[in-house]
Amino acid sequence: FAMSKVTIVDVHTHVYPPRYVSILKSRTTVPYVRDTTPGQPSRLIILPGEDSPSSHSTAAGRPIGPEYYDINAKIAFMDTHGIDVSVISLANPWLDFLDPREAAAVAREINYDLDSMCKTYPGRLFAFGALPLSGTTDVIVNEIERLPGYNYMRGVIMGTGGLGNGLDDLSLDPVYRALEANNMTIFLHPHYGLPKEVFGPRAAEYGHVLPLALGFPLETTVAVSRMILSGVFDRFPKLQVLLAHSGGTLPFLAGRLESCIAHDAHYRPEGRRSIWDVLKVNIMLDAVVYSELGVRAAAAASGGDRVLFGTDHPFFPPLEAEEDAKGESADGKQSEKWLSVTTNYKAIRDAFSDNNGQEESVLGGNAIRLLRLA
Ligand code: 5CU
Repeated sequence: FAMSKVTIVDVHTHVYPPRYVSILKSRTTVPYVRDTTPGQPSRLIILPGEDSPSSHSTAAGRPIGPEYYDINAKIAFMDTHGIDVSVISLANPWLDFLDPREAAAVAREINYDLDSMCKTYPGRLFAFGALPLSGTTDVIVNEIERLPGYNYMRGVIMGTGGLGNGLDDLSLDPVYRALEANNMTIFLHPHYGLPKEVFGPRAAEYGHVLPLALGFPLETTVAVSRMILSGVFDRFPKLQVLLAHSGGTLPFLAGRLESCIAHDAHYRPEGRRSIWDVLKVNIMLDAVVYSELGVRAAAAASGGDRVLFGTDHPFFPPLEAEEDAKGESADGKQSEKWLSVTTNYKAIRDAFSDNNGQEESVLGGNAIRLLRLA
């Protein structure tokens, strides 16, 4: 009999709508897009301190081409990698840097752009919207309440800053309440990393490795831990949070967090749900962790029914593709598979080789069910 093909859904895949690229082009401080040498692609400079002279081990930022802003390039990437459906999200640093006076209007426009992109490929694209987090909570809640009016919005992407004081800030309660009430999942994604002192004076010699491999996941770990400790999931028991990069190190450190709580005389919250319970009820973990061990840890922590395939496209292209983007051979790489993606596919396959059905769920079934994509 003919095997039916597994539906593959990518829940971690970014885009900068052209309108957002225009905003970055109009800026001269991070984040911004800079046109460098004629004939060379523009460069995207987004990470904190990325344009400081001390971080010039690699040329500042990364080349930015159509894979960042052209939805047709996203579809081509999906086709190359056998991905049926993508849940697109604005890439970092989202709208965090906007003047509070313009945040509401830009959020409306960007969310309109994201939904319109989805409309051009019906059934293949859904979206996590962006929030005007530099605005007031009224402005943010207002935007959340608009999201169900779109056809393709299934949640919002958020960084770890919140309103400026992190995600354990009680002032965020109206935001969490509105997200929970409107069934909008938070896709929690890092951007700010760790203070650069942590990586020492030789950090620049190692390119972006330390901030991306360790700074990003630890930032996420701290942010979600603060949410848990402050009782966000006790007050909003239906709130759903998809954690980038398999939850940073949360699956590995959840036991230690629980133990430290059990031994802390100063932190005795009433009626606290255990982290294990929150992991299985409120948290989803993407499978963007590049190893069988990581995928197994994610599945052990949240359950194989809450781990979801992702790619992080357009970040982490093969280095040769970056060379091509410099102009040597402009096309021809579109059909080449990306190492960052094949590594994650293999990790999922290996993690579930002894578990019938789980691989298919992680590749797509879980996303379809949890994010209502059918
Ligand atoms: O390569 C990078 O800087 C990044 C980034 O900024 N955001 C992301 O999601 N992945 C990689």
